[in-house]
Amino acid sequence: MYDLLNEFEFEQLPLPDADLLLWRQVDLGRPYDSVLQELIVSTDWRQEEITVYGKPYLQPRLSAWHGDLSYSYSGIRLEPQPWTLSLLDLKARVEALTEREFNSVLLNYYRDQNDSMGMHSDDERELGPQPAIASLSLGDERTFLLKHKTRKDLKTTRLALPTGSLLLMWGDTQQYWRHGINKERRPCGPRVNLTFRAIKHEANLR
Ligand SMILES: O=C(O)CCC(=O)C(=O)O
Ligand SMILES: [Mn+2]
Repeated sequence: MYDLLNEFEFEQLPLPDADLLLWRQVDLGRPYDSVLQELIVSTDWRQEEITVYGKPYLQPRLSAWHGDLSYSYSGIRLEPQPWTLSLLDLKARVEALTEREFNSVLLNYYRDQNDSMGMHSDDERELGPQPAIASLSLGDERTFLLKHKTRKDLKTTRLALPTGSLLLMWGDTQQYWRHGINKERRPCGPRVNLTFRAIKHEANLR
């Protein structure tokens, strides 16, 4: 009985102008480490070049985009790789917990403490207004930073994302908040983060 309740347990994070739910330990049907190792070895990882203020940079992490539709951000266009059985299984589990549907996933591989992701919001046109984004973390715990775009009185929120955790961001979160992952000073092992997204077809964009 306790296990059953626990499986559906999530916490609502009380931040203004944001809708955030956190599951600390989701059931993936097998050990987190086996999912992590499989994703590391079987994903076709790329190190994308992005353009910031007209200058090209290599992203400080590896990434892969899988799903039904292409996706553009920071001046790059990602053509999707097809779904794998493992990714479809993870998507189904994430959809069941969050009660949302997704058609794409962005995988990010932080190889060690020097890999990071700059502060940003996932507010691309393709995601539509008030997008729901479900972020599944595997591997070494890293700190997810959240900073309000305009309210200077609110300090940066630091949220530990341990292996097996699932963070759902929805509602106004992307409109009012930026998030990111800093480099760490302490040594870190590998971490793979999967953000499941619902990309809108061109025809549905306004
Ligand atoms: O690695 C993370 O936890 C954040 C990933 C993220 O923000 C993104 O993929 O847009
Ligand atoms: Mn993001």
